Amino acid sequence: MRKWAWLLVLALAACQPKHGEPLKAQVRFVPEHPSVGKAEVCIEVDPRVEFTRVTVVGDMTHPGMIPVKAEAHPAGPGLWRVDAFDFNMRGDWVLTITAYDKSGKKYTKEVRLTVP
Ligand SMILES: [Cu+2]
Repeated sequence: MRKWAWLLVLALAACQPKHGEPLKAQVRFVPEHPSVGKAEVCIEVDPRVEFTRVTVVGDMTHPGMIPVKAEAHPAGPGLWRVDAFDFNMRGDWVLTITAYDKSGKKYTKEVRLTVP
């Protein structure tokens, strides 16, 4: 019993830094269904919230991969863009979109996709 409780504590601790408030955003790709290589990531957020920074981190669901990290740049009201996100391997990806507002508060959204 004690062992399980300890594992739970570890799991919660490991999750903590990645997640903030849920981010309401529409995430699109150009091309719409990326294949291996570079793709544009468009992140549409609520234009009434003033975000100061948006990042995208791509993890694959299998172990041993180095996460792909990218900074999005503002591209219009409520729109942020990564011009060339590197989907460097086929398989299942989890993108974590993190947005920070003026007070430094963090919002996150996860997007899953399969790169064929
Ligand atoms: Cu991989």
